Amino acid sequence: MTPLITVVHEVAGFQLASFRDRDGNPSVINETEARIGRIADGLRQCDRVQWARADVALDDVTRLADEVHAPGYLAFLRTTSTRSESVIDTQFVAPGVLPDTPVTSGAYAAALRACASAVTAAQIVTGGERYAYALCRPPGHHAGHAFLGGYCYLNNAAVAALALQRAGMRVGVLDVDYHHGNGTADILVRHPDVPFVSLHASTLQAFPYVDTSPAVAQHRFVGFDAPPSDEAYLHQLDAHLGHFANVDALVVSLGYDLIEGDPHGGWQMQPAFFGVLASRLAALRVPLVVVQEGGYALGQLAACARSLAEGLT
Ligand code: SP5
Ligand code: ZN
Repeated sequence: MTPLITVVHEVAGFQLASFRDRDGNPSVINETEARIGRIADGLRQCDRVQWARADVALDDVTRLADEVHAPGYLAFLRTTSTRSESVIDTQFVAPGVLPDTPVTSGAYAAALRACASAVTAAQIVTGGERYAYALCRPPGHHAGHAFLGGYCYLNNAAVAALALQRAGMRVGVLDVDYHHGNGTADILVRHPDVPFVSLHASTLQAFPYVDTSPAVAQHRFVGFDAPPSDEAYLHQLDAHLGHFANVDALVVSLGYDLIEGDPHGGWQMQPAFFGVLASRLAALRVPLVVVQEGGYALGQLAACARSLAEGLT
């Protein structure tokens, strides 16, 4: 029997504010609720998908967020999110990274609910299921210990990893979004027992537009200077999956922004690529907690998600 995939689906009801960049041009917002709708449409086409709502006390989620993020950063987020005007902050950004993520009214509440989805997915896996997929929005992998960025406020993947650890599982994190999981790396530096692998477009050519290299031995970064062929990408993936040899569960930060035509991407993968990627992960024979990160090509998202689900055998 091929295993079920439980998808945790909440509607964030949150909208990122546009702001003027340094040249005075209004920023274009591709990170929208419609993305999640399209992804859900694709997942619905897989008959092994079943649906769940986030089912965890927000106090418990808050406690996990308190462990992942700095108190001062969380205080800033909580306070600023209650204001009606949105704030582009320059204090809580990663070193050298331009502020790009306004704290809009309701941002913290929405981010906490995204964490709740990720924690619910983690609990589904600790309960014995093989695959859980949290349709998190806003995304999380650019949120660090004390910084936001790239539409991320709270790090859903890190919170899920911590939840799995609390249940006694050895856990690793794999980030396959187009962009480097710089926030996750920043957080996991403090967790030497969690192996972390990120494959991404060169961080000099794509967000966060700063040089990155692993700060600790348990982190592996593969930055592609040019768009990789499917084979080149999978070769690097295969070369690094051994890093997860000793885990009981894997958190996968998943972005569909590898796809041709993604407004924040630059690669040429086709939807079927996610099926191949998923079968590589399925072959690890460990439970997966998939956490939604980026992916902005609205017309392609359903096909990408369907392909991914079909590959999780
Ligand atoms: C979670 C995630 O995928 N965050 C990505 C943040 C990327 N922000 C980039 C903003 C710059 C907009 N320029 C787009 C032009 C690309 N051709
Ligand atoms: Zn991305």
